[in-house]
Amino acid sequence: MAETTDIVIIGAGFSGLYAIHRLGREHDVICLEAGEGVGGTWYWNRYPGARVDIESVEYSYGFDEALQQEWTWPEFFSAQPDLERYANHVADRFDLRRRIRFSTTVTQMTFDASTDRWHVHTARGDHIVCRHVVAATGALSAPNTPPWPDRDKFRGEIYHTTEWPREGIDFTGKRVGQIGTGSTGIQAAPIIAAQAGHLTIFQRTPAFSMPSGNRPMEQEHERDWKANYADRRKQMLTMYGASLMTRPERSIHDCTPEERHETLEKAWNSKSAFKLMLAFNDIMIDRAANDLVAEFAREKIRSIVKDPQVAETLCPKTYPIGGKRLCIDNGYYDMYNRDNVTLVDVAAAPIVAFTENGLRTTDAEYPLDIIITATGFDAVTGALARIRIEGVDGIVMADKWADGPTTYLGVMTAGFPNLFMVHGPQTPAAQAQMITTGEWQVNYIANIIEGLERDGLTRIDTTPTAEQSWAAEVDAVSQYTVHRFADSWYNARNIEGKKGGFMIYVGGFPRFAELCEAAVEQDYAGFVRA
Ligand code: NA7
Repeated sequence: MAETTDIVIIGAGFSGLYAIHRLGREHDVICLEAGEGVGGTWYWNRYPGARVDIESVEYSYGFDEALQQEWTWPEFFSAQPDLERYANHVADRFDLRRRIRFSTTVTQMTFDASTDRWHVHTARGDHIVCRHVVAATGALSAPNTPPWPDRDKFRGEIYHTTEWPREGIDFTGKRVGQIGTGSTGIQAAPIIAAQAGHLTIFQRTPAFSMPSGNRPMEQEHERDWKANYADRRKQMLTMYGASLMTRPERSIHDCTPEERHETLEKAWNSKSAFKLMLAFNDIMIDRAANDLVAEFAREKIRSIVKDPQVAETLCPKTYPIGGKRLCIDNGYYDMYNRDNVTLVDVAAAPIVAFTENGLRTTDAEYPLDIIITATGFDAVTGALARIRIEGVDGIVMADKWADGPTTYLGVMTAGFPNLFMVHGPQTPAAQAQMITTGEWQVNYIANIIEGLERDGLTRIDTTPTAEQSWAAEVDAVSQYTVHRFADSWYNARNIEGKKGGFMIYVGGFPRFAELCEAAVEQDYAGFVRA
């Protein structure tokens, strides 16, 4: 027997939790969550060293003044357990838990055009009929596991970093192999190395990383933020990455080498990747400007890593700094000075298969007890593509997006009425601070739903023409930034065979928000309401 509700929210991560709170004020909502607990990214990614790379005074909710005044972050950059604790606190404080069904994976959704209702099915057998669906499924939630053969033959243990066991993993005395050196791999490796008998890192592309400078929260800093929260939250939304910073006026080419060095040194120690990439006004848009910063970062690597050959293998040379997300680390490069750490270049000799005893590359076999795949995500589209979503006329979303996602403003895709995405494809996603921009997007969706109801309508969709105009905007802004010169999850080139071009909008959050608001203000331009 089907049950009914107004709105189904998929995912109880940070955006999903806020969606329950915001939409639950005036609607019946049911949230379906695959995990056993709340927190999304910060529920799943419990690998050692998992930590946010944006200051927590910013990377937190702003919707409730009492919450932001009363909550205390113990460190500048919060570790996963603190973020998970915060998500749980919010779920309890705003009484959200009663609306969440845990351990419930959505498997199929079908739109009934005769009633303008979605039928949502789960692996547990739920069948829910609702008017709207809000997919808060996360941009980085579907793990990417490259299809190396003979995985089942390996007699040791294999873990993906985003499916880390709650009880942890004991690395003591073990031969550990880690594949992947992105933000995740760089955070996990130094902690694993400190415990393991030996750690072998399999690196395909070296990452640029800067020191996090994490430290206990200073009371004065916290007081200052709490005294100014309301203003700062507003200001954040006017910044490219929804994170506070001063905008530089100066080109890197307009200063002496000494001035350049001094500015970059200061930015390097600023604890913010955004601040380094925006230390001058042309680093993210001019390849020559970017090269100067990339060389500055490579010099840092060479100054830390004692073995010159290892240092050179760790130096990224094939793409611009900031082209992939700049990593933030706690002792990553210094880790290579340990005797129990070996770096293997799998760009030179790729991994070909698992074996009974470990991993084989084209030129050697590595005996291992535990293999960690820090190989990232089928990002942005993966979570939705893994659900069978049938829109009008039986069109299936995964088929529609086979050559890449098409959306209007990242919030809807044509043929799937009343289905809204938070941090969907072609939104700024991780290019902007995701809790604050997630709140903004949930409010935007709530306003659209409320507008529909106010006007006595039951259906909102978008059109292929509107999608084309958004694709043109996404494409146009992507031509300006150095992201186009790097293969990453931003442009779907992190996974062999994945199609789709730019998955995220790199024109900055303020422009994104302005275009979203303008569409609604101009009588829902690009949307079709009925
Ligand atoms: P990333 O940044 O996508 O990194 C994944 C890493 O795994 C990266 O070093 C990849 O090398 C490596 N990888 C992926 N597939 C392979 C294969 N087939 N062989 C060898 N190495 C491979 O994911 P993260 O989880 O680190 O970070 C994701 C986001 O989380 C990050 O951007 C932040 O926003 C937070 P590659 O570079 O593709 O050569």
